[in-house]
Amino acid sequence: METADYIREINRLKKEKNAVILAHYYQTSDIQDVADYIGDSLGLSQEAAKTEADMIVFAGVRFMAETAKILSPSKKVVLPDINAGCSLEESAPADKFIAFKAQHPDAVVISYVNCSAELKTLTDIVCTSTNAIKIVESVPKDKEIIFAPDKNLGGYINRVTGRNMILWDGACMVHEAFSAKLISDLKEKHPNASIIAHPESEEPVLELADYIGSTTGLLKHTINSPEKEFIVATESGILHQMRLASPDKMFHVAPTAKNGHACIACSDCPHMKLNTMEKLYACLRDESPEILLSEEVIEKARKPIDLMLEISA
Ligand code: CIZ
Ligand code: SF4
Repeated sequence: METADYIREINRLKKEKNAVILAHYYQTSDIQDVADYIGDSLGLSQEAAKTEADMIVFAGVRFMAETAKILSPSKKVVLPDINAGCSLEESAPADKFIAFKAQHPDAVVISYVNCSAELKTLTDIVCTSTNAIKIVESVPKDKEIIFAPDKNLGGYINRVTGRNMILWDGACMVHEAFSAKLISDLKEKHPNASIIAHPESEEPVLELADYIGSTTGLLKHTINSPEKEFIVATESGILHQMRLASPDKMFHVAPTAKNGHACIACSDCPHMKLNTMEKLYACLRDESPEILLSEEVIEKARKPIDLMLEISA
């Protein structure tokens, strides 16, 4: 089928089944264009918690669809590709994390939402990059904190808040690929461009940034700032919304490198990009693959997510 056929069929099935399509900013442009709501993990989970649809089609990765299921357990939640994982999630298996926690029995555990449902059951408060600083600051200063699984986001929060959180050793395979050296070279060619970066990026990249923020923060910044040109260090999918919101401005994807060599597609998340229009259409039609979690996991994982939503309300 052509894109126009998918759009027509997806819209028809959405009405017929009272379904809603939630898409993350890192999805391909065609998927973003057919979604009812586009956002970051915080916005998408807030939307999942309040939707009146019977079925949530989650165009994102598995941990995000799981979060939607935890917040709306009575709804059917489907994901276009069940293999859409996340390198951060993979970096923190529950058994290893239990052993790590046991070494710091008095610590409050704050987990970035980019982790498995099982890890959330071992967590006191969940956070996203939009609310991470607020969540960390809600914990009394004299309390020890374990922050998992993203060491780059954790390190950034430590620097901003002056805390000394214990960091789990995980990283995002997309954001850790941004190269400070190649970004500096690009800036030389575009001296008027402002460098903006997601805090999952490594410290040398964040040091170059004129603005650091979550995906929603970065998007808003490009809209509100008088600057006309940006080098964007986050997953390339977000450029679609940036360009739609500011057609008169110029956006460059920050360059990436692997083993010292420039890497062309490294700013595309291979997990996010497993989703296609064809798979989106098929999962809406077949109501599969479906996200299924045990009642126990839903109950235990919900507490730290609810606490996050309360603190960030
Ligand atoms: O890297 C991700 O998966 C991000 C930034 C998610 C989100 O929306 O915070
Ligand atoms: Fe995970 Fe990084 Fe992909 Fe986000 S961009 S889903 S953190 S691998």
